[in-house]
Amino acid sequence: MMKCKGCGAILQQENPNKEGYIRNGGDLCERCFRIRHYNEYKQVVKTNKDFIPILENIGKTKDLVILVLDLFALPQDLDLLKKYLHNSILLVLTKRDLLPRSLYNQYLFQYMKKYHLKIIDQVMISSVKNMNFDELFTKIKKNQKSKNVYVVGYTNAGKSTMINHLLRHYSDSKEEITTSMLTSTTLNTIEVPFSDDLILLDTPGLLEEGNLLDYVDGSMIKKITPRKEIKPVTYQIKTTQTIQVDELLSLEVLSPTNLTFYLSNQLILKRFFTSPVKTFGTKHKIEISSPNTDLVILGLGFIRVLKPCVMYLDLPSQVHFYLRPSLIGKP
Ligand SMILES: Nc1nc2c(ncn2[C@@H]2O[C@H](COP(=O)(O)OP(=O)(O)OP(=O)(O)O)[C@@H](O)[C@H]2O)c(=O)[nH]1
Ligand SMILES: [Mg+2]
Repeated sequence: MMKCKGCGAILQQENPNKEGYIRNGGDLCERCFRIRHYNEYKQVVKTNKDFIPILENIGKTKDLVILVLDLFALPQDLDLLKKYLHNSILLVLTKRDLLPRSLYNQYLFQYMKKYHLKIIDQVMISSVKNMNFDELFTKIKKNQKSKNVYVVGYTNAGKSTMINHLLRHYSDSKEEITTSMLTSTTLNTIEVPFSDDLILLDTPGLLEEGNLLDYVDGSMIKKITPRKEIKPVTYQIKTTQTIQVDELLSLEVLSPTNLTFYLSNQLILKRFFTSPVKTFGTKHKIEISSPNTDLVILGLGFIRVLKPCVMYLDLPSQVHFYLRPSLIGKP
């Protein structure tokens, strides 16, 4: 069976509506072709059931695993990955370019301790800014257990982008894997040979339930996806007021605090000194009891809340959120 070189889907000529469809031969499926040439995005609906067997098989090997985490979209926990993977882990924190430069990298590494991962090495990168790729490649070579090295993580973390970058700089290959702003771009394991001693294996990212990216259209996905360093926006809240984030959600804050929004700067924020004027889905009452807490909205970004307070969050019903100690550190 032939696999698509872009996404790993098994190629087929029967059903244009199913993954891996190919019209006239070649080795790239129609979806990958369209993403690459027309920037046209076609969402594929997948669930973790499709991907867990892949993790299980990796867990049966002793090979090195590169775990790629998106600093801007850190998952609530990594329990699912830890359940299946007992391999040695090289932790890669990526999209460093999106977070404020003033944050200390050492602090960010420290923050990852909350996941209780058993890692053997770590590196901070940005594929957009070409940051620390020599260090990354050296650490892969140093820690590989065999020629196979697996790249795993959540969807959209930037795994395939990172591999393309490595390919361009450390191999003669002209191949490229497909990358996109959508979830589930990579659909199956893809073997990417670097040399006789090294093959990177790209894998489909795990899905987090309630990711906003799965519930909005292409133009909104483009707006939500930040492309450069985020300029945080702070509001001092003295009396009850509402902050509306584009046409996506609103936050009615009932007690004095400071809110700082870490979101794509293409999104429009509006402030009202009243209760919300619009509704977006489901209204949740949130009581924040610790200072310096992030409210993370899956697929969108996070809002740092300085002082304990009470608020109402109104957002599309399918979208999930969670609270965590702030990634931005002590005030
Ligand atoms: N700002 C920034 N964006 C990045 C970086 N790396 C990847 N991206 C973007 O993140 C999005 C997802 O990238 P992919 O490489 O397709 O992510 P993936 O982890 O392979 O996703 P799946 O195949 O769905 O598991 C794309 O829009 C990339 O351009 C980075 O270092 N910085
Ligand atoms: Mg991918």
